Amino acid sequence: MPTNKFVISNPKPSITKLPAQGREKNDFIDDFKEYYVHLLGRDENCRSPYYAGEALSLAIRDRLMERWKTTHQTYKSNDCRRGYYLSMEFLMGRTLSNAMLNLGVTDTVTQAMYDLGIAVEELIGSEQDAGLGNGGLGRLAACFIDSCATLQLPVIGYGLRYEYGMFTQTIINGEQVEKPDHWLRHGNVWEIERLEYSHCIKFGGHTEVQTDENGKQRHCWMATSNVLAVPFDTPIPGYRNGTVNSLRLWKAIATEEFNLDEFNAGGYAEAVAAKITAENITMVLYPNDANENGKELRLRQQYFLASASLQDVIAHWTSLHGDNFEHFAEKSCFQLNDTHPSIAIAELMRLLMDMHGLTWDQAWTITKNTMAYTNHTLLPEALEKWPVSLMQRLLPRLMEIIFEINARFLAEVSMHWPADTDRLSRMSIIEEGDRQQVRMAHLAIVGSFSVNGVAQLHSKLLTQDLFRDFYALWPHKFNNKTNGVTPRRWLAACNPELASLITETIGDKWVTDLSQLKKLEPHADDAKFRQRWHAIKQAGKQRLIDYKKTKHGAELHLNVDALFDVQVKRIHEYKRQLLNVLHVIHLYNCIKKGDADRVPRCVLIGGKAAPGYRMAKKTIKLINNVAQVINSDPDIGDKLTLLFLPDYRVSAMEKICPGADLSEQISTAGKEASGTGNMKLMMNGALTIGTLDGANIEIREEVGDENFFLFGLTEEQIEARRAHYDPLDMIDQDEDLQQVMHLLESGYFNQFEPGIFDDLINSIKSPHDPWMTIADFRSYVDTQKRVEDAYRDKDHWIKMSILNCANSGKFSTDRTIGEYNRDIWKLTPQPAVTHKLE
Ligand code: B1N
Repeated sequence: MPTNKFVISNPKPSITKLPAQGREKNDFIDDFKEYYVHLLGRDENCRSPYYAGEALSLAIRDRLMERWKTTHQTYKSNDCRRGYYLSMEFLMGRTLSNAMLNLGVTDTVTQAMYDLGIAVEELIGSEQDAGLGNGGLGRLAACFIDSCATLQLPVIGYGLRYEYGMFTQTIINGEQVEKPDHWLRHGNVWEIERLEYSHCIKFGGHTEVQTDENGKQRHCWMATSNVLAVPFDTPIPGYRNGTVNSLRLWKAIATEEFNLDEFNAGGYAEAVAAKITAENITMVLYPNDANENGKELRLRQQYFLASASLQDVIAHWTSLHGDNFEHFAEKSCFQLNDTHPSIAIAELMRLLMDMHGLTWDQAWTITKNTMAYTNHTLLPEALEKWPVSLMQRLLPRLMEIIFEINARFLAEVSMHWPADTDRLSRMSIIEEGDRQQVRMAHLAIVGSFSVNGVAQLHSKLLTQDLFRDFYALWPHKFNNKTNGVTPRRWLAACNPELASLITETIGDKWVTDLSQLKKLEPHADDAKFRQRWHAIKQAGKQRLIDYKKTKHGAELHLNVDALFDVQVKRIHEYKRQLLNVLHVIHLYNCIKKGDADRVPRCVLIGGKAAPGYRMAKKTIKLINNVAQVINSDPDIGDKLTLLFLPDYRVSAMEKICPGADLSEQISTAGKEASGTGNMKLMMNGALTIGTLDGANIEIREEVGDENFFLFGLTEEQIEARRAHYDPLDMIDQDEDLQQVMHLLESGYFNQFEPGIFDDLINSIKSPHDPWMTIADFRSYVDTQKRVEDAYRDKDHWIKMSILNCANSGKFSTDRTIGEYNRDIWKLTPQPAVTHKLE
């Protein structure tokens, strides 16, 4: 075992250091020492693995640099069509191990570090998560750019460089306590600041129409407060293919001109305050998932991202073509990650008309041929609307443009459906009422040539429900792109033991062609293979136990043979963590009543609650209180354990996936747009218990009903039941449920905190409960019983586990991105070619 102490023998002076090209072990050792000793100024007395991790990261980054430049050169000299992925969130997680994997140096580096007495896992584990996202939507963006680089597509990711990412969750007395995540405190070795590509972003002020010397009218946006957008680039390596794409994140900096005016006027304090206002824009990620953020600062962030990114793309264009935009739409495509960056539609119009002199029609043709919109949710509370008054104050020129887009759009609707005033008001970009609001989804649809949902059911509901009027007008715009996850991070890197077994069995092509996993199917019938699969799963479970212990100091004895039943995702009522808890209480009740013949089960629940989401926070408290009672009850022993996993994030999921037996995907049908955790768990051999919701439907289709635990009402049944939903009657009719509710309502889990769960209890008992938790209880509990029976037959369970992995090929983002490219982006892959520098 390495001791994490190493000998620094004769480090070379930096002047003799050549650009690192080779992958040899000794090169890594030399470079590592060089960075550790000379750049970071550490020696063998430094106890923290953090700096050794930084030194190694710098050595790895060196190896990306040439490829990064070459990729850039290739795109430039081929003058190829490009894609731009605009997203308010990129949930990247850690970078080091992924970079090593994609560069193909994992084994060499592991050996090099071992020779120095260092365990590379320790360095990997010391890296901070880049938590610049809430959940699925942000992680999807991260998986997408990995696949774009692997498919050698010329795509840039554009986002915001938040100073504070997703908060750190701690649990105190069972309750969530948020701590700010100042992830950049110690710097970030993976990013490169590029001040030379900064852009100026305007806010406030007013508009005027001016006539220039040629008698041409131009709209001017004047007397604005300006903020500088400074880009920071992170390299995104493809899988062993020489391509390195870019993720460009914008940071807000106060502009000098802006400060000078204030200083000259003697307003020192005002100038400093204004600087802070400006720099606040990229200070913090809004921690709301699938929920509206209606704050002014959020709108500032959205416009800041849209304007900086579009100016960047346009500056690149004009450097080559001047103000000739004739071929711009042939060469560019913007994918909007939900409506969050959709102000880009109005901003592109503004830049083309006001800054580059195009007519409305010319600008509109370009805009509606370059913008594509992805919708990620049907939940009404997450559909963005901005008050017209706020937009007029903050972005007056953009509001004018939106009004004009809307006027022209409504004229088109009116031509199609004469005198249908209801339809006009339903479809309008502007919602009338006490205060007018801009419906960002409507703006996104009107301004885009493509609108997609993220799983089959979700896309169907978009056309039949939420956007049916738009579908009737423009059916050709609508399409589905079922989500995926990158198999590099979510199988090859996070589960190296399983990955090796797979490679040994079917070769290594699966890493970039996940459909190859299908070749595992026949091996499910091979007893020896099953035995190895099982041993790897058990090791994964043991590592998860150890992780839980070291991270959270659990004194509990966890049984590695127990069924590891996992629900990890944001805490939200529609995801129904409560249903999971009801089942746990039911199991507890059964065991207490003497039902000894239960399969030992360890229920793991993890996830963050939005800080302002009362019910979600109460749910965390309930989980912890129930856990406390169950885990300390001597009657229960190791037959049932409930654990809350604090601070769920990307790096936690990398530990959880390999150790999960059962994946809980139990949202109310029709509410989870897709889900992607379901895919990661399936890929790592977990079986799913799930409703017919989101991508669960396609998971079941791929793996077959016999390898999937289906329960609950369908989306149609849910909607049909709503009108006469009577949960009290259902409780009355179901003795198990009665007993569970009785335990809850009697205060059994909150003996010293009377009444704290009343809100939760009342919400599920209400006939207006939108999530209809009680309606699915019976079916859920019965299906969990089937899970238990299936788990008893260990050999058959392992077979099902293998079949789940074998049939997860569809859920690679390589497939998803392939479809985006085939149907929407139409980019040509660009293998990186070395060009001679003049
Ligand atoms: O996007 C994921 C899906 O797999 C999930 O089902 C879906 O819930 C998630 C406002 C959102 N939808 N909407 C958001 C995030 C942040 C925010 O401020 C909304 N996240 C989703 C990927 O398609």
